[in-house]
Amino acid sequence: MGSRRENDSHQAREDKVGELGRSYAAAVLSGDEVGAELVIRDAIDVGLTVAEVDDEIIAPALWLVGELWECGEISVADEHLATEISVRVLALEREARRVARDRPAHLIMLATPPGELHVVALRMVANMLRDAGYEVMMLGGDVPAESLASMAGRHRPDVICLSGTMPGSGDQMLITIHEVQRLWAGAGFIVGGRGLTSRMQSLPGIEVCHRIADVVEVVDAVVKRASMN
Ligand code: B12
Repeated sequence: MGSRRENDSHQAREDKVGELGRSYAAAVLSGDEVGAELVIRDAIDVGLTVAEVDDEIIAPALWLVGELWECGEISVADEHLATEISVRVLALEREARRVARDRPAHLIMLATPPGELHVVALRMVANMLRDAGYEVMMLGGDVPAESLASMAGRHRPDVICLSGTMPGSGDQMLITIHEVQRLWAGAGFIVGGRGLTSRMQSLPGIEVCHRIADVVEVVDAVVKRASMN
């Protein structure tokens, strides 16, 4: 017989899979492709395998669709739409898993620009990226532009994340980015923090991102774009 802790964690998994299954079924029944894709991304994030997603989330939702269609509660068109969404979600799932698998091969460097000592947000960003599988190199706070540039030239990161809290940190970031680009042009930049003014817009090679919850997705997109160039 399993321990109480094992039983609890089994129950927690069952509850989570049940919740994901219900959300997925609701999404395909309402024709919400984006919602369906988000559920599958969640399922991948909580560690479900391809087979578990197929057997425990997508298939049961389509069985439900079939039952509702048989008893006349939804139309043939509803059934076709739910199936079509699921077929597209399978392709997206494959791509999402490929991205997740490739993350350890990419290096993300993190720093705050000169004069900036607030580093808590930067550490949050580092945790998110590390948990997602990226290799993370944390340089910490108040990093001189030339030092960051020389580290970038040496380690060739795919992405550099900068955080700025104090007024003026946006200008320091632009100086830093310019300095890095002279030594290593292969990095994309992601900048965030309350020190950025609305003048700091996303530019080619520089993404503005203010939410910790969005940073993995933004890094994924920057890495993907770079691999297509
Ligand atoms: C802790 C703290 C310090 C610590 C920092 C210690 C450390 N190791 O980080 C110390 C004591 C060093 C410090 C010093 C100073 N501080 Co201070 N500090 C704070 C405090 C209390 C908390 C900051 C913090 O960690 N917040 C929590 C983080 C998680 O939130 P966040 O930085 O806003 O980040 C969020 C988003 O912006 C985003 N984000 C941020 N960066 C990035 C980057 C990316 C890539 C992404 C995706 C997202 C993202 O994610 C976070 C989560 O949502 C704030 C109060 C406040 N209102 O924030 C003052 C505050 C920031 N400090 C302030 C000041 C004035 C100073 C000093 C000038 C004080 C002094 N006279 O010496 C110095 C300046 C130091 C410097 N040159 O940088 C002011 C700034 C006001 C302003 N805008 O002008 C604040 C707002 C306090 C206040 N109300 O007056 N400070």
